[in-house]
Order: sequence, then structure tokens, then C-alpha cells
Amino acid sequence: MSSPVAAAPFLVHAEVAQALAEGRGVVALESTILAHGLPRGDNRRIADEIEDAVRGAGSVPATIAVLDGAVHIGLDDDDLDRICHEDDVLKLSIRDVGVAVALKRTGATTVASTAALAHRAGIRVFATGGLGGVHRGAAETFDVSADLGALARTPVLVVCAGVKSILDVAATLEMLESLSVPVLGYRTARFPGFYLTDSGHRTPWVVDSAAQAAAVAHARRLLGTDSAGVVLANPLPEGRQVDPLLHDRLVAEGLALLAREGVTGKDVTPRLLEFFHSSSGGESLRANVELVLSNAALAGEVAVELAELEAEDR
Ligand code: PSU
Ligand code: MN
Repeated sequence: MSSPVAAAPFLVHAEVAQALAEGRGVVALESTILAHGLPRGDNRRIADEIEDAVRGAGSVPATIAVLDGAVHIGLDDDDLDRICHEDDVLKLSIRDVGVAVALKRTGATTVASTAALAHRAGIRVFATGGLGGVHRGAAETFDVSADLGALARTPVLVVCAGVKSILDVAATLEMLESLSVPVLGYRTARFPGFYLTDSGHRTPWVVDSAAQAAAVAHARRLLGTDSAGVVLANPLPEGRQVDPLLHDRLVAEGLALLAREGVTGKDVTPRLLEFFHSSSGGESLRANVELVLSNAALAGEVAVELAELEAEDR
């Protein structure tokens, strides 16, 4: 059987390849959050902190991006410099990756494309900040993130702090149910709202440990009921969330700004994040960084547990 990975420019970083070969924990990380979700000046430092959080939990980080037309699974310091500092880094969802490779472009991967490429590389655990989802007003705009379709087709476990409250959270949860993507609350039955500890919605399941989350992914694989991914929702502690009043004001202003500026398509999420970061006196950035680091650490623990379960099968 011919392997498309061998044919396409698909570069697995040596440390990641070795960890996978040895059956150690590996955590995929997306790069869109670095290039388009965090302010310049902070993003490079945070990139290192995210990778360190994965390492601190005993796993190997694999940040994914496309550089000059090559898919990179794992980035070195120079690669991270490029993704964080260069001006023309594209935002690449799954539909864009093949185009960017063919045209030799450089871009950051979203949750959707990172999940697809991580799976192709044999990585089963993935950490991010927040998932994309169903946007408010989607009944008219049809704006539903490709992240949801990707999760429906890709057996990776994604650790996130829920979805941002700029989205229609209820509709996103309904869609995850329709797409057969299980949602596990980490030590809570409340689905987190990214900046907020509680989105106001319940999670269908609760797990109490990284080991339980890993056991879920493992059981699904053994049963062959793992055509879809798993969402592990990890909230900020209540004392660390953004003040709900500030939050509600920012969301209302941000949505009004989008309408005024006529922002659509893939520019919606980056524009809103930029507005939050510049209008919240540092609060949205603080919370965003804390939740991403917490997710990276938890994903690192889950990947270690999953690697142990898989070793027992061999
Ligand atoms: N959530 C964040 N920061 C981000 C994103 C989500 O807190 O940068 C990015 C992720 O890469 C996610 C993407 O996959 O936004 C979703 O974009 P869209 O809504 O255009 O599908
Ligand atoms: Mn969209």
C-alpha cells in the first residue's frame, strides 16, 4: 500500500518521531492560536510556555504548522519564531492545507487541520484553548467552524476550555451530539465557556482524572467506535475566570464591531480575539494563557496515561 505521508512533504520532528516509536506520550498543539489568536510580542514566549507545560506532564509536544509548503509535526525554535513573527502566515483549515503545500506557502493550522494532521502522524491527544463551533446567527450566515466536522471524522482527544462565548454554545453542543462526539467535563458537569468557568450548559459526562479520560479514548479504540474524536472540557477555576460583567460587555461590543466592519469567514475569530485582547486591560489575555497552559498540562497527563494503556495491549 502506498503511503501518502511518504510522498508528501510531511516532516516529523526527530524528538516527536522517537517518542512515537517508543510509545511515549505525545501531544499535538495547534499554531493558529500562536499566529492569529495571541498578540505579537507575547505569542513567542507563550509558545514556549505551552510546550513546557506538556513536557512538565511527561509528554513530548508536537506543534503543527505548514512551512514553505511542508507539513511540520513538531517545530524547532526557528520554526516557532517564523510562525509567531512573520507577517504573511496564513490561517489554514483542513481545506487549505493541500493548497498551501502545493503552492509552497507558510501557514498556521487550526483545530480542524491540526487534528487531521496529528492523526495522520499517529498522535492521539491534542491541546488547544477553545474549539471553533456554531457562530451566533449561523441560521443566516451558515458560519459553523470546520473544527466540528473535523472532530466528527478524526479519532483524537482534544483538551479545551469549551468554546468561546462569542459562539452559540447551545447550538455547538447540539451539533457535537449530532456528530457523535462525546463531551467529557474534567471534574465538572458544567461545560466551560472559555473565559468563563461555566457556559451555563451541562456536559453529558464527567471524568475525575486524566487516567479516566485516557481510558475513554482507549475503550473507544478497542471497540472500534472511535471514528469521531473526544472533547475533554477543562474549565478555568472560578477564581481565575474573567469577570462575567466585563465578559458580557466585551462580547456585545465585539459582535457589534464585526457587524460594523463587515468581517466574515476565517477572519471572524482572529478579529474578535484581537478586540478582546486590546479592550480588556489584559484580562482576556491572562485568562487565555492560563487556560491554554492548563489544557496543555492536562493533555500531557492524558497522553502519558494513554501510552501506558496502549503498552499493556502490546
Ligand atoms: N480559540 C481560541 N483561539 C484561537 C482559535 C480558537 O481561543 O486562536 C482558533 C483555533 O485555531 C480554531 C479556530 O480552530 O480559531 C477556529 O476558527 P473558525 O471559527 O474560523 O473555524
Ligand atoms: Mn467560521
